[in-house]
Amino acid sequence: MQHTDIDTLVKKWIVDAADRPANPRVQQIVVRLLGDLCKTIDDLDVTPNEFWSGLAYLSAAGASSELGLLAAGMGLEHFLDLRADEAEAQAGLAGATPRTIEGPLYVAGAPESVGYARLDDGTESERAEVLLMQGTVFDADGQPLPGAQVEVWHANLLGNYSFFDHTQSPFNLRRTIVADQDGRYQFRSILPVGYGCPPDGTTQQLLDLLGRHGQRPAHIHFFISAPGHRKLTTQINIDGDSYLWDDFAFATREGLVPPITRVDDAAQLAALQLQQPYASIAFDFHLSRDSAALPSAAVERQRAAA
Ligand code: MBD
Ligand code: FE
Repeated sequence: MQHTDIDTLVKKWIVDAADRPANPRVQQIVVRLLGDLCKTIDDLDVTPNEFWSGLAYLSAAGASSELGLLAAGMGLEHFLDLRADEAEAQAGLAGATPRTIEGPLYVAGAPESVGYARLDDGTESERAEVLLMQGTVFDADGQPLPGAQVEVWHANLLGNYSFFDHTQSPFNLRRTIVADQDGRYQFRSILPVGYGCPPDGTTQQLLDLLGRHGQRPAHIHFFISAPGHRKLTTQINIDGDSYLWDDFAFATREGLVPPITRVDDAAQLAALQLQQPYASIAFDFHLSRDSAALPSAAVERQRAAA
């Protein structure tokens, strides 16, 4: 078939009826997607068996709640980041901390505190390395932003996230820290390890067929928000991870791999009542001012809440 014939055909499938008001944006997107899909079927001679197997795959991915994971693994979530970067650059915004994907594992409603929080519930203390991370939230002029919200979440030593992993305590490794009067935040936690897609899940099933792994390097997620500023969604990576630049979700970016300092000074350890050296990460967040030229940087998507 000619592509133009397919376009004509697909347009005929959208039948406007005066008594059934349509959503023109949905019509526009669906017609385009259907046309592109039909062209793929035709160009690649996709067999009926292949078509129905693809449909069954999407059903299974949805039924197991892995579509968010799939969007990350196929690079689509990173692609949305690249487009947001482009829009901000065109609007003249520059200098903020790089964004990177949210991923599918945020949970709203984490406990909130001012200035400092301990994220871990202590259950992995015997095997974990303690992490202290601290820094300042700055505005576009380099002024600190007292009251900025630092939402932070990360995996445990098995690469699992509380809530999704029912064996962890509620909100383990998840907190909201309100920056203090100097715009500073600090937290104590444990150094996380990387995440691997569920080995028997639908995402890994497709990755296998693509000859890809489903691993993420160790990382810590953040939402940084302050009134009048663009919400920042980002992550930092734990330096030294073997998957650092080989993330199945393509989320590692320059500027998001802070150095880790090992602290073994006896006085500093004693002050924290620690018997072992700990890891320290200093990382400041820089926000952009809100821009009337751009849609909000706060993305709406289905999220868990507890
Ligand atoms: C994660 O921890 C994550 O951040 C992403 C993007 C996908 C799967 C697990
Ligand atoms: Fe993650």
